[in-house]
Amino acid sequence: MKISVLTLFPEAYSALYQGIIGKALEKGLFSLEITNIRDYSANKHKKCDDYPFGGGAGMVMTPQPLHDAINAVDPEHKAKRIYLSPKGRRLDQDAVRALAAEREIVLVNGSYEGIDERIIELDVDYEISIGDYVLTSGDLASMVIIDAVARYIPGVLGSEESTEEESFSEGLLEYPQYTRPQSFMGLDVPEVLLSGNHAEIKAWRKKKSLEITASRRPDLLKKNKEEGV
Ligand code: 4GN
Repeated sequence: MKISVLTLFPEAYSALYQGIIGKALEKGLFSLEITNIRDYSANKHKKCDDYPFGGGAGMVMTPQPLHDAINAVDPEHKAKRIYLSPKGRRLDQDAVRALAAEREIVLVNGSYEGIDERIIELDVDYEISIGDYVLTSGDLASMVIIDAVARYIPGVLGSEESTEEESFSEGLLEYPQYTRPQSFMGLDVPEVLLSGNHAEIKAWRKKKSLEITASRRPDLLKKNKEEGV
């Protein structure tokens, strides 16, 4: 899979060259191409923003650098082109899984008050939001998507099951985990986990998942029922 990012802040993506995602990039399990939108500005000062027509606070990203950058990285429109915005469709694990099945995605990042609407009309396939809050640019949202999508690429996680055996994959929140020591600050690991009885352990984990989901995210239980999971 290839992920292309268009941004005014290419240095921000250095965060991805660490840890599990950094290792996956080193191994060539997927490719990440970061493009500075400013490099495509035809303006002699490399300007990428201007005042909004109709007035109002802040600046808007001009269409020319964005249009040229998007069509330079994806000239034949083979990629799914996504604009990160609070107006977008909310990201969830199903949406992450669908994105991970794409051969190529282009993440378009706005800053300031937004981008010229004509870019969304002309050059973007759809808008995604990572949640109901506003950020200063789309870049952190893009990094969230890259991280979440990369977990589905074979070889990125230690074992093949890890992607599917966690929170949300069964539509439930995850059961609690414990490691050594068996007793810590007076708190003991639940006895059943030491029993070696795999059927009992499985049943206990399922019960814990259901309990925590019912108490924190009852909406997920309802969704499960509707989808017959
Ligand atoms: C995406 C982008 C929040 C999200 C963003 C989100 C930059 N904020 N919830 N900020 O996924 C104006 C210019 C807002 C682009 C956009």
